[in-house]
Amino acid sequence: MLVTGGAGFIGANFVHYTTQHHPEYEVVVLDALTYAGDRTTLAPVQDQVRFVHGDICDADVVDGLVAESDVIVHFAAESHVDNSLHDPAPFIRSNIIGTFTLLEALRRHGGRFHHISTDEVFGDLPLDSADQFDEGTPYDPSSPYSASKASSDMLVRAWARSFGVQATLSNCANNYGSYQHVEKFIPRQITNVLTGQRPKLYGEGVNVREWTHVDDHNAAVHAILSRGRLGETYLIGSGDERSNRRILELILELMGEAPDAYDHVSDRPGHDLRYSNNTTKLRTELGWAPVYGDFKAGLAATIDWYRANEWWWKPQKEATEARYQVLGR
Ligand code: NAD
Ligand code: TDX
Repeated sequence: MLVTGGAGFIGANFVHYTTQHHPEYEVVVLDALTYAGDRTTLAPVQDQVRFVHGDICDADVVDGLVAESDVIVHFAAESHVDNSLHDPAPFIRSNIIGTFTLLEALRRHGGRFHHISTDEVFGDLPLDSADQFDEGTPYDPSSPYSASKASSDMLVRAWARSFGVQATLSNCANNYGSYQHVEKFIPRQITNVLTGQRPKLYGEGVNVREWTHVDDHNAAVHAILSRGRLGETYLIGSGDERSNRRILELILELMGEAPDAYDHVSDRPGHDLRYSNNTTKLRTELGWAPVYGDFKAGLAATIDWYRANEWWWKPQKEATEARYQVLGR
């Protein structure tokens, strides 16, 4: 099994999960180790996994690795919306050209491909509504990040239909858990508290996200790999929707801080209001259900992980906050 982006947050958790629950796979990780990739995340499984330091846009490297793989799970991407608003170019390159490069290698060599995507490709939903995205929702991305992910999804669908590439796709809601980069909302706020800085809420914090534990996401990916129908898309999400403000207040409560001990900062341009995935297809066809049903317990465990693993996130913290200073957030 080739795992692209296996040194990033979800990819590395996927590699950990796979070595534990699916030892039948011999795992090879391909990762360019961008600012978001960290080899130490794979240290606990280094004896079970082969690591290749390389770029998914490098056709020679990709061709050789795809040729020797039966299964390819594609996580590698530029993943942060705020970065895409500041400098979209790496998103176009890695997310679109990188996916194209993999698909061309698959066209030559065959292989079972699973493409990891996001609910952000559908745009957003009104606040205070019961509307949900499903597998038939038209694409309507808002940011350069989501537009680049939408483009990559379209390429996968086209290569599946026109060239018979054996692909499935999944679009997951927001993930949380250990090893998430400190630029993302939940780890940013936890590590702000741990370093004596005030958490930062965009605007009034009314925007709603559907928080899904990274292991629930990865269990769904394995369900799709073993039982999913080729050419199909599956939405993934916990069903647990919360506003950013509620999440931040919960973090502050769990960390023993006052509920108003944070700053409001300028809002993200084009900020998507709400995401919510209808996961009936995944649940009924493939029998998947989230295991991490208690978000507060999952968040408390995540806070404990960041407390105990300062060595992992501290080296990234200062540079990340310096990038936010440039954005005024
Ligand atoms: P991340 O930024 O933590 O990790 C991305 C990894 O990809 C890093 O290790 C990086 O070095 C690698 N990478 C980037 N460009 C590369 C390139 N050109 N060649 C090789 N490797 C490259 O991202 P994440 O949060 O783990 O997201 C993983 C995937 O899941 C992405 O495709 C993202 O769109 C998708 N997704 C993320 C979430 C979320 O909440 N984080 C939700 C739904 C979907
Ligand atoms: O400091 C912050 N303050 C804040 O209020 C940050 C970093 C974010 N926010 C808000 C913006 C969003 O409404 O919190 C929400 C979550 O922000 P992010 O962690 O940046 O996630 P989001 O933009 O929702 O995108 C995430 O989920 C979908 C991932 O980063 C994507 O890769 C994934 O596709």
